[in-house]
Amino acid sequence: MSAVVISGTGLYQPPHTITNDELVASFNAYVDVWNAEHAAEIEAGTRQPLTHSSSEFIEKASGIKQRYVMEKSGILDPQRMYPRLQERSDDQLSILAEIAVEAAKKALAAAGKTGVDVDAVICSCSNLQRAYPAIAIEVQNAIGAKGYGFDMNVACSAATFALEQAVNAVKNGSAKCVLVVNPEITSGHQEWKDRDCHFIFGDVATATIVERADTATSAEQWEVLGSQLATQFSNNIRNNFGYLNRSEDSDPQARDKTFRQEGRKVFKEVVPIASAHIESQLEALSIQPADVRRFWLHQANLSMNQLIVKKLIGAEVTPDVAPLILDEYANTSSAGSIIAFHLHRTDLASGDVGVICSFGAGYSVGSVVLRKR
Ligand code: CO8
Repeated sequence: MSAVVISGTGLYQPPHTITNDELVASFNAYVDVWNAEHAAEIEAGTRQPLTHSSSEFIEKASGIKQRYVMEKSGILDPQRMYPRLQERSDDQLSILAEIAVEAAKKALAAAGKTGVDVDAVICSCSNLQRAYPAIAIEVQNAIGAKGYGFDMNVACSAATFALEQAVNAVKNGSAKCVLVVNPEITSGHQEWKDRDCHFIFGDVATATIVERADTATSAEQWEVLGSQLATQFSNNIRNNFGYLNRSEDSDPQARDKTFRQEGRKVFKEVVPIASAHIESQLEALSIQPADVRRFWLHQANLSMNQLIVKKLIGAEVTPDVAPLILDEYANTSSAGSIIAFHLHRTDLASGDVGVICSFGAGYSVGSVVLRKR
């Protein structure tokens, strides 16, 4: 059996940025209006006032300095606080498929392939736009691919879980060349009115080409040495938006219908899960953690990433070992570890080993060990 390689990646970056200062200014304006509207209840002690956010807190607690978004004015409008997106007709390419296709074109070009070379498309992300038809099938159609496509969602771990499906499909012969796309319009599900999480997410799309080594022609190829997935149920990151909301007669605007989390608990519980997961996979492959040249980790929190890698290598973590992209992109859910891999890999030498690892809601954790050819 031929080895399986990643032969190209692509990144789509949305047109607008929001800095922490811009975000905090609009959030604080929203808080002032809300507190004024509820002044009597706040005065009577029947309601708690909302509290201002701060750029200093955001950067110190998370490492995030800005985020990219598909639409900015709606998010920054204190009367609205979510993006203004245009509804499209059924015969137009949907917005999620559109950004996936943009990333896919770049990944195909990097791999030296065109759409007809692809015979499976997996769209894997946290924030799917609709139930059906699958976004993956729309992408398959748009790029002129053959074979089959399907959507999947494992929250922030969606990319590594999809990479394992892609590698298995190539190994078992159900596909020769798989396109994995991770389009994330997190801004549609983010709770921009909640100080605890309003700064966390950004929009982006990534794409990865997985194929047999004997069909790969790109100058840069990464052999997949192995992948490992694990899940463990937790309610600490949850979004109750879903297709039964109407039948349950629940309020579509209720707080539980957008992203919410117990950030501290997630931090504390996921760090040991992720480092033990990577350690056990490396052990199974007889690779010492200190011999891993680079860790491309999910980008949720700077300190979280440093702790995970420090536990593994027993030394201070430099950006050379675990590059950071969340300062510029924020948490882009499934796409974060792939952005890190896309932007920070060309300096590695042939034979160098690296690990893509993502972790998040579920809980879920997935890792893919790669060696540069
Ligand atoms: N400005 C100023 N102060 C603030 C702010 C703010 N914006 N927010 C909170 N504070 C205050 C708090 O009220 C608290 O005050 P006090 O001490 O008086 O109670 C103090 O600051 C400290 O608050 P926290 O304990 O909450 O702060 P932390 O240091 O824990 O930092 C983080 C918060 C940054 C959220 C941190 O806990 C973290 O990063 N945790 C890990 C989160 C994580 O990895 N989540 C993964 C989720 S993503 C995922 O799996 C995919 C989900 C699907 C995507 C959906 C897209 C929409």
